[in-house]
Amino acid sequence: MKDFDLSLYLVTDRSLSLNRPLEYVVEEAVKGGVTMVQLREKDCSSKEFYELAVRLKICLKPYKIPLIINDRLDIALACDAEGLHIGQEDIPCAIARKLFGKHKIIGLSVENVQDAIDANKLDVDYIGISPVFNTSTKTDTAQALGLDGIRKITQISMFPSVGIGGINTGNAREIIQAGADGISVVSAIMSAKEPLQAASQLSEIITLSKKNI
Ligand code: TZP
Ligand code: MG
Repeated sequence: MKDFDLSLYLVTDRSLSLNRPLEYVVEEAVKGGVTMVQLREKDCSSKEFYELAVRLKICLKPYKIPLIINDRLDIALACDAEGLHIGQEDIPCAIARKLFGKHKIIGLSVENVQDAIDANKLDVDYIGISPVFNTSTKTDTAQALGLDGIRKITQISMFPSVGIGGINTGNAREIIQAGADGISVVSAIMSAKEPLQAASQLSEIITLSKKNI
C-alpha cells in the first residue's frame, strides 16, 4: 500500500547544507517532523547520486520515511526508493509508471493550471505546485503562482498537493490555508543552523493550520 504524508516534504540540496553531511541534516530534519524526503542533487555524477540515494535510504528506513528520487528513474529503481518525482520536461509519467511499478509513489511538478488539468489524466500520486514564490534556490522556474495559483490548482486537481518555492515559517500557514496538503522546502531546513528545530517549527505550523487553529 502507498502510505505517504506530504505535510512536511524536505527536498535536498547539499550546496546549502553548510558543509554538514547530507545524512546528518536529513536525519535531524526527520527527527523534527519531516514526513517525506526527496533527493534532488544537480551537481552530481550518476555514481555519486546513486551512492547518496543508497545512504539516504538506509538513514530513512528506521523512521519509515519515504525516499523520493528527483528525475532519475534509473537511480530510483537501483536503490529501490519509495518514489520518483518528475517535472514537465522529464520522462513521461506513463513510462515512469510502467517501469517503476504501480505500488511506487510518483509525484509530478505542475507549473500552471493547464498542467494540473493535464495531470488529472495521469497516474500520479501527488502534484508539486511549483513555484509558489520566487526563490534564490532555483532561478530557472516558471512564473511564481502565488497563493491564488495554489487555490486554483488545488480546486481542479484530483491529487493531493504540496507547494514549493520560497516557503518558510512566515508563509507556511498560508500555503495550507490556500488548499495544499503540505509544504515542500529546501533552504528553510537545509540551511538552518538547527535543522531539527527548523523542521519542528514548520511541522507545528502545519499541524495547527490543518486544524484551523
Ligand atoms: N522547485 C521549484 S522551486 C524549488 C524547486 C526545487 C526550490 C525551492 O527551494 P526553497 O529554498 O525552499 O525556496
Ligand atoms: Mg526534473
